[in-house]
Amino acid sequence: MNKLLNTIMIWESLSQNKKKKILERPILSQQKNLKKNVSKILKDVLENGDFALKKYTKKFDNVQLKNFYVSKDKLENFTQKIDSKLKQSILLSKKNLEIFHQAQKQKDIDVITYPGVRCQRITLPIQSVGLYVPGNKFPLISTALMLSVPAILSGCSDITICTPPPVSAEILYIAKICKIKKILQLGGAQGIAALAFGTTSIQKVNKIFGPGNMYVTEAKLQVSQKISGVSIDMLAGPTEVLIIADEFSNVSYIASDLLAQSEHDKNSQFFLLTPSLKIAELIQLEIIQQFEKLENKKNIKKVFTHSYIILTKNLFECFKISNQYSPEHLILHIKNSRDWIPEIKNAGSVFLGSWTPEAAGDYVTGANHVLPTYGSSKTYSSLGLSDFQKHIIIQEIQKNSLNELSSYITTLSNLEGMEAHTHSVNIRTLLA
Ligand code: HSO
Ligand code: ZN
Repeated sequence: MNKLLNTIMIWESLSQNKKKKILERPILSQQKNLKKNVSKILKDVLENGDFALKKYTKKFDNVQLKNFYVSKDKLENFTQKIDSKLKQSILLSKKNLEIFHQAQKQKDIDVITYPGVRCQRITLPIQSVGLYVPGNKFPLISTALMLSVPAILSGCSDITICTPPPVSAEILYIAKICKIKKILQLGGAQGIAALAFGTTSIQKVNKIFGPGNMYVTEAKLQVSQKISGVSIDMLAGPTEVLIIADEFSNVSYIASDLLAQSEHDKNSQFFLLTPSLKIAELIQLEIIQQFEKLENKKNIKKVFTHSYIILTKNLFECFKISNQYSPEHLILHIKNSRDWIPEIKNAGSVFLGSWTPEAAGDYVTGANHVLPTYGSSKTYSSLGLSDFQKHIIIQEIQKNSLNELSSYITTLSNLEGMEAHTHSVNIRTLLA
């Protein structure tokens, strides 16, 4: 057995405590004083606005900003730098995202709940949104698309992409094809502060979207807790994948999917659940063989320490464990995988069969890759059109109907001791 991986766990033989431990997420090593440091930056931006933003951009990104927003001219005159295959890939990804997210449009509701009483629900876009796009070694262009497409389709009229400088040509290209005019060249906690509070030069937004490093996540958390603060989409933790496999599974494909998610972050996590000991053992070997050939080993090696291959009694037990864990990504490498959908209770995004690698969902299927992590798929959904919208309800009563309803209203309002409520009804019905 290769010592890089944990031994195969036989689920039935484990104590309740051990089972619980195995399904725990890795504890995120937070930088010491993270909360304090982030709160200091937020306060500074709140008090000193533009000046503080320039100071932090020089300090953390080593860029002396002249303008916070990318100029119109720069946005329009750069396309030649983008490779044509890359352009095609971006356009394909965008088109598929548009198809899937356009289909998420909700119908307005307009019903008569009682004769003469009409209730409606209309859907409106959130007026202004900020899309945070992390700038790693490589720009996260796929994330820029995942955020921009639903923002545009929702009808949102004021969209800002916020990303650390220097802004890459690819991000500029995406902004251009999505017709997003505002690109804020700010990263980290100071970028989130700028979006949340606004400054003399920067307009604040109503809701902030997008993943980021621990500073960004902590800043999103803190600004969303302020009464005067903004809303946020979700708090993105390290990515994770759970695969369910049977004796028909393709061992190499499975190992490749597990490794793909593991390269994201040292705190990423994977699980392989299968009732087949033979498959479990083969995958264990295959993971190591494929791992040895990869160059991106650093994160993955750490991921191995808190990732598990688990042998179960049957496939039903696999689903039970998976629902308990509530993965961000769930891949079903099993025969007739579609038939098992009713067994899924919690998961961010599900991938069916051998020909649906998770990487395809990360980039081109049209499904959104901004997903609930760290067990939050128990109550949260993948990012979609509705996250950029809100509902308004409208009600209207005809005169005769209010006469009929008045005694019911006042019975309830009297019980609650709401004298003025009762009066507001009686003044229309009794005294008319
Ligand atoms: N798997 C990540 C998204 C991503 N993968 C971006 C590659 N680029 C979380 O769903
Ligand atoms: Zn990925």
